[in-house]
Amino acid sequence: MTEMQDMTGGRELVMVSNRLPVDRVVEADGSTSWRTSPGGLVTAVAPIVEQLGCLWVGWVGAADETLDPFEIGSMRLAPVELSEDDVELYYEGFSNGTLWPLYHDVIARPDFHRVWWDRYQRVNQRFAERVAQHAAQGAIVWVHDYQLQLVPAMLRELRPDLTIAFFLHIPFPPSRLFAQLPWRKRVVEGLLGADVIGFQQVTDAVAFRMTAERFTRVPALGNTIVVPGTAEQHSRTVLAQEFPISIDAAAFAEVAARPEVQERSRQIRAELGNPKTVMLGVDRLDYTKGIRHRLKAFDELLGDGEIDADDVVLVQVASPSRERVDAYRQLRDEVELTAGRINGEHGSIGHAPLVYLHRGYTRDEMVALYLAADVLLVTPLRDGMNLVAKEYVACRTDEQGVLVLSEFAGAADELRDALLVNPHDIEGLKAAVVRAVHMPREEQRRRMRSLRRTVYDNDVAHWATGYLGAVRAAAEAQRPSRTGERTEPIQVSTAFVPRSIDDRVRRLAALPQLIVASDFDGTLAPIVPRPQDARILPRARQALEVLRSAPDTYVAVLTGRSLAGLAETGLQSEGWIVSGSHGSELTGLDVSVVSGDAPPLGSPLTGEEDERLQRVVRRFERVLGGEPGVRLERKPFGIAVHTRQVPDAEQADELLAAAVELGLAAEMHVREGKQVREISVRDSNKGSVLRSIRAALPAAPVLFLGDDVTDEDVFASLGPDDLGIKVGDGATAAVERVPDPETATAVLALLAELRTGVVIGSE
Ligand code: ADQ
Repeated sequence: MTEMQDMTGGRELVMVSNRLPVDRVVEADGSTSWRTSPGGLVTAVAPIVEQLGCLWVGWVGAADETLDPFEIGSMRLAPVELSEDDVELYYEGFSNGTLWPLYHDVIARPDFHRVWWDRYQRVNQRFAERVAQHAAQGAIVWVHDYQLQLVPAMLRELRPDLTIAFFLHIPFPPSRLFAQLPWRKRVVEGLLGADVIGFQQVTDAVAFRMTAERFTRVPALGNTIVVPGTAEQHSRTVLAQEFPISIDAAAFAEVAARPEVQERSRQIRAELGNPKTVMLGVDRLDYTKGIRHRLKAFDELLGDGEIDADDVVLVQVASPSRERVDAYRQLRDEVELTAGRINGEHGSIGHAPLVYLHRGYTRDEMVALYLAADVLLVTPLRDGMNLVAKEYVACRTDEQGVLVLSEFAGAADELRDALLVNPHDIEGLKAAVVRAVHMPREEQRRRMRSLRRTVYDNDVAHWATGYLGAVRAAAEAQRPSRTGERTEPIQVSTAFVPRSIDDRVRRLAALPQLIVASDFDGTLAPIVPRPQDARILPRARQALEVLRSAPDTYVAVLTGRSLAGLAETGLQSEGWIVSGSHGSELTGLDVSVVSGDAPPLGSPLTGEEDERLQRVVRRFERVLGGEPGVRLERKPFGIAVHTRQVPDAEQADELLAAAVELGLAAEMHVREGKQVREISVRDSNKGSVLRSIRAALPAAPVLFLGDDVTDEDVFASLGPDDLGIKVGDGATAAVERVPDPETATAVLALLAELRTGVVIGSE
């Protein structure tokens, strides 16, 4: 199996999008055939589909046409028919007149019409039925974009055997804007029918989770939303997370390397009159893309004399889009008028500073344009991602060229070395254009090199692996309930990760190296009367296990228990670093090399130490051994006195004080814990053992969770890049606090999900 096939675990992949990714071609003899069409969605998922093959459900693009399923290459296409009315009300109306402007920060005014909404529901139902009719048992169905947000829930109703994924290619609006939608609750419920909901940016995923909590009252635990069960259905979890889309960078670079494409790029420059600077804009002709603002800045720069019309040409490729929608028709008129005016005012016979092209091109021609352009202007007012920016970068193997990029494009989250602009700020936009035109080659190289690394590191394969990996994990986690094997409802924890911790954990999750360390009793395992009965919470264990298998991530448990005492709880900790007896014992890591003067961690007792210890133990057994409720625990390096079961609190305190006196008198080291005093021949503590562990590992920030006073040594040792979280009450040096082990577990699960994309189950 190839890596990608592995991603679906052998299940059939079903793509669902408004448009099928094909265009009809009419041959010279009048016969028709189909070819794959260009465009954002298709460009992005084509490499996945080519490798995996799929069934694709969607509309062919012509109204009132009923077609039987047909095949192209590795795709089986199942057309959904739309009537003229459907196109007007569902597609042009609700999708592009309501949702599109609403989701793009209300740049244009969204219209809300009940007839549009009614048709949107009906058409979504039709898509769901078509999928239900054709999808194989247990298939993975991947629904795309804002036109089909009700399909997940409708499909779940029809085919509970399917794993349903949804990906939103455009932004998800902030909750206060989404609130305008009269049918907001219904849309959220529609989306929550999916197992995984993918977004372009962190801000989109956060906005959705907050919106879901607000309008459907479902709790979000980190990236996971819990949909409560009903009489018919178990409760479910939905992963709502960012998966920034990308391109097949290597394929673009390959086209860019072809001699005929390079020749074509030289030819383009020559046709433009070999100006000093070629600037390029490539967009669908859409009001979100900021074309008007861009042309205004260009016009003013020419007018101010900041750039010379003889030296610079701006090529604006604006591909036709939604031409029957009013706002788009108006935009086209306006852009064409402006383009004519700019050339009229600043051009001369034989030279036009603006070349406006309203048509589609082949990929080769697009790449030749990218190679011909010294500056690419990507200045949308709002954009889910923007693949054009990434394509330009992928093509520039010569490490030349300048990308001017809007802060409001999703791509700006990743492409930090572009010249970032606020397209509403015309003066700022003009300054960035001038800067780009005059940028020294060395600076271009530095920036482009870094941009290229980013695009290559997160290319489409990386995106697909992450997204489909999460979908497959969802498929596997849900299988038992679908075959009826599960009898018990899922036990859903209601612990929430507080917002301030959520933000910090997100930052930690993105770091290249990370150490995740935790205390055991009272942190990973709830406190129980008998220590041997303590058990790690299953979700905490799963989270730590997932983190341990993630690259450059280390998991450590630091406990006061002896390693033997920890083993009694049945903890499976293979591959984890475990320190017992407050740092006197250690497994899973060789720190002898970095232990310095002190006896190496984990080394056996010397004869003198052993003798001293035996004396003290005998004394403790004599003095305290007979006290009701007192439990003496032998440790490899000392003895612990537990008073948890002493019925009288005051008496318990007196016994603990006596234990400290006895220990100090024997020149032992004393450690205080909750209802326990530990007397030890070696002066280690959790803080010092963590320092040794850190010294033995590559430099990495630490997340540490602990509930006990003995964990304060660790909190005190943490630096500004680390994160200490105290579990429960009591004074602490930790910067954050959670109330209980369940919430501590939710923190670990959030971190694991963010770092790996693997959903941490609730059982
Ligand atoms: P779009 O709004 O369509 O996509 P974008 O990401 O820029 O925007 O994708 C456009 C694609 O079409 C690019 O691959 C580009 O090369 C191609 N293209 C543009 N003009 C063309 C022309 N004239 N001829 C040929 N090809 C042309 C939506 C969202 C984006 C998101 C994508 C993918 O609005 O924010 O990045 O989906 O998720």
